[in-house]
This record gives sequence, structure tokens and C-alpha cells, in this order.
Amino acid sequence: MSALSVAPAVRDALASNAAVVALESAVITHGLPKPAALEAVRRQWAACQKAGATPAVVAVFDGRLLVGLSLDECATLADRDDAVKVSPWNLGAALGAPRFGGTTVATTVQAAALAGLRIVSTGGIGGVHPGDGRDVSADLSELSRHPVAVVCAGPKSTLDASATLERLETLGVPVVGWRSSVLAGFLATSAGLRLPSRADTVDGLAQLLRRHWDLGGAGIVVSQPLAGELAIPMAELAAADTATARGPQRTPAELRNLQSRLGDRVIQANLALLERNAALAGSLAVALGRVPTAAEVHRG
Ligand code: PSU
Ligand code: MN
Repeated sequence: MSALSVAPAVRDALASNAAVVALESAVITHGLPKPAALEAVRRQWAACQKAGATPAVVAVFDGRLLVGLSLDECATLADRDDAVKVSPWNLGAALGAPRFGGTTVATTVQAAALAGLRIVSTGGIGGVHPGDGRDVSADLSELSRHPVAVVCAGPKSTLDASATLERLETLGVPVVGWRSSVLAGFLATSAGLRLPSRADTVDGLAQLLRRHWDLGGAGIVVSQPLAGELAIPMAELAAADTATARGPQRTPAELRNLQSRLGDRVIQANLALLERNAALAGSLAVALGRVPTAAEVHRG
């Protein structure tokens, strides 16, 4: 039995060249409290469908890397207190025990590539943590390995955004601003850094993705800022106490810390940006289906 399992709904969509969006699940197991996590899944699910795309939640489920959990399976995952946070370094182990886990962006990108999906949607990507620059999320290196676009609201606000952009540049991963010329700041509207490229239409964005991939490029980050009254000013987000958490626990601890300091606003902003990202990812997946690859153009 293969370790990768693609749900029938996702397989059917792929077989008919329909649009599919992969959704990460670390946000279910480690990002949000259970009721909010399940609401996040429902809202992302509906947003994808409304855009004309099939949602495919990725997770480690009963010992398989599953692409396309049902909503019931998402609820089961949220209930598993033993579910681990799964990144490329512990994926193989997690499939053996505890057999349930939420996949980070890194592993969701990995699974998407294995299953033939091109678009992933998430809240915020991991990146370079502040400090000595030694704690760097595997999200960045995994993006450099697979031709997959990740729609997000930028790097999480607790990260060093400037160092994260530098690292993505080194890895050859473009960061494209969606209707914006500045990097999104996750719960904040802006991380305060300019981006060299932006897209204002999904067709233009889909063409950019296709060009990048036709030239042998790998991952792409699409940065969609959270606009309006739901965004939280960067000054309020700053000063997260991170002294105790290290390694894989660091990101979940920082998110919990933000939630306990700023309360429901963090949850509401998180839900809103996850939903908006899924909507954009859905439209982008549909638009990508309209852009031929260079090989297809060649064949005429
Ligand atoms: N954003 C959230 N909640 C999360 C994450 C991001 O609002 O739980 C997760 C994502 O899955 C991301 C991961 O890939 O944190 C990065 O963790 P690390 O820094 O350990 O690589
Ligand atoms: Mn880390």
C-alpha cells in the first residue's frame, strides 16, 4: 500500500482536469482552537467551491498521507490530542506512529506535488525566526523543491519578514503581491516591505505561474494582504514572548501567545484571511486550467 492516498473526489477532479486546491492542516491540529479550526475548514471549503475548485485538505490520517479529507475526517483530526505537527523531517515517522498529524505548509506542498496539484492555500507561511537566524521553517526549502504556488497572507507576524524574503530570494522562490506592492503581514495588513512583482488579475497571475514553471522554476508565494477592519496593527502584534518555546513548538507557542494576548480578534482575523486566501486560490486554480503549458503550445 502506498503511503500517499488521494481521495476519490480529488482523483476524479484531477482526471477531468478540474481545479483543485490543497489546504494545510497544521492549522487544525496546532494553529487554532478546535471550534475555530473546524470553522476555518468549512469557510475555506466553501470559498474553494464557490470559486469552482475542489478543496483537498492534506493531513496524516490513520497512517497515510491523505490528500482530500472529508469534513468528518477533519473533525476526527481536530479531536486527536496525539496528532503531531508534520513537516518533511518527521513525515516518515508520523506515518508509523501516532499515525495522525497536521501537515505544515512544507508537507502540504510536498503532498500536493506528489498528487499533481499546483495550488496550496494557507494562512501564513513559516519563515526565518528572529534571533540568530538559525531557526528557519522547512516551508522555505520545500517551496524551492516543488512547482507549487502557495497563497498566503505573508509570513507569520512573529517572524523576521525581511530575512524571510531574503531567504526566498536565495532559494529562487518568487513572492508575488496580490493587488499589492508590499508583503502581507499575516494578521497585519503589511509587513512593511516592498515586493518586486504584483498581479492584479487571476489570469495575469496564472500566466506568471506558468512562465515560472515552464522555465524550470519551483515554488511561488502569492501574498494577499488582509485588508480592512479585521487586520491588527503590527505594533500590537509585536513583543511576542517566545523565550520558552524552541524547535517545532515555537510557531504554535507564538500563535497561542498572540491568541491569549489579543483574544478573539486574532481568531477572527485568522478565519478571514484563511477564507480569502482559499477564495483566491480557487480562482487561481481555475484560471491556471486556462493557461496552456509551453509543451502544449508547442504541440499546437
Ligand atoms: N499559520 C497559522 N497557524 C499555523 C501555521 C501557520 O496561523 O499553525 C503553521 C503552518 O502550517 C506553517 C507552520 O507551515 O506553522 C510553520 O511551522 P515551523 O515554523 O515549525 O516550520
Ligand atoms: Mn522551526
